Amino acid sequence: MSLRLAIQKSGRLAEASVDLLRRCGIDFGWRKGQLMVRSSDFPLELTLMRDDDIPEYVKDGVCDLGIVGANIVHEKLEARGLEPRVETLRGLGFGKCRLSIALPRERAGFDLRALDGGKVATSYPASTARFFAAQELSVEVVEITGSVEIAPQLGVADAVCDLVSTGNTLRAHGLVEVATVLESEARLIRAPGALTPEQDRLLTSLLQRIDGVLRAARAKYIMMNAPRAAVPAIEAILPGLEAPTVLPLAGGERVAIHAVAAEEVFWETMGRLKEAGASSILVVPIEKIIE
Ligand code: PRT
Ligand code: ZN
Repeated sequence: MSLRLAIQKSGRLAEASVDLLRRCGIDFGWRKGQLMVRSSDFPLELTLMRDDDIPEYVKDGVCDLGIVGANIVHEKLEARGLEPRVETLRGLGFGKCRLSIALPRERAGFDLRALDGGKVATSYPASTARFFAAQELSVEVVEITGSVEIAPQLGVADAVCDLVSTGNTLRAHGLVEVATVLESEARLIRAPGALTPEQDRLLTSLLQRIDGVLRAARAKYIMMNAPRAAVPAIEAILPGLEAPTVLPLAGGERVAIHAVAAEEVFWETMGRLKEAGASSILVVPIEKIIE
């Protein structure tokens, strides 16, 4: 008995999905072209497919679990009102982007309402239609499968609804974001139906491992030296500092402080630690945290 997990075969989420599993101690001897592969470390069977197909496969229970962008779950299921609903188990922190409406720069000052009666090009027809219907605007959705950003220049549409991460693609095509339809990241989703008790146990164990990896990805191990008197001030500066270890240093009033910071440690935080008297500050990544 095992769990079947669908991930993207190739593309932006493929490598990060396999990497997440690897950090969970689940390796796959995957060879190019293989569409199904079993792990020898954990009773998990990977099914590799186009990301667009993952939500439906999970909804129908063909796969028990899937790793896919929230944007695809929204487009393929939620925006179409398709039941039964897949359950989101975890946001995975990678593949972050947003689905946005963008207009040609010369029209960017216009209200979204200026699009009433106009055309919007997109690869996300259901999400786009639902967004404008909720705004009570009537637009014609022009479905395009690739390079949506050139549609306004070609005179095919007045605006676009497309995925954005850095915004470089929109800028390069003279487009300006005017509204966000959806914020997205990769999600672990599960089928609506019941699992067997054995599969339930496997899922609990998989989620524990994933949580350990996600927690470790945010957290940092931080070490520094400081005057003993500065310890309370330092504790106040560090985000989510858990029970620091304070060790006396030979020959004086200075101590070494070691701790796990539950959140990212920024340069600005380092500056404040220095002002509080800390020196030799080291921030190192953590591979796993099990509590
Ligand atoms: O073959 P398959 O169907 O599986 O893959 P695909 O070509 O449909 O998808 P792929 O691999 O390009 O993206 C998979 C998922 O990655 C998406 O569904 C999102 O959840 C996520 N993701 C994160 C992105 C981006 N960031 C992203 N920037 N997907 C696409 N883009 C594209 C966007 O469409 C636009 O063309 O990148 C361009 C914009 O990027 P910036 O940085 O210039 O703003
Ligand atoms: Zn796709």
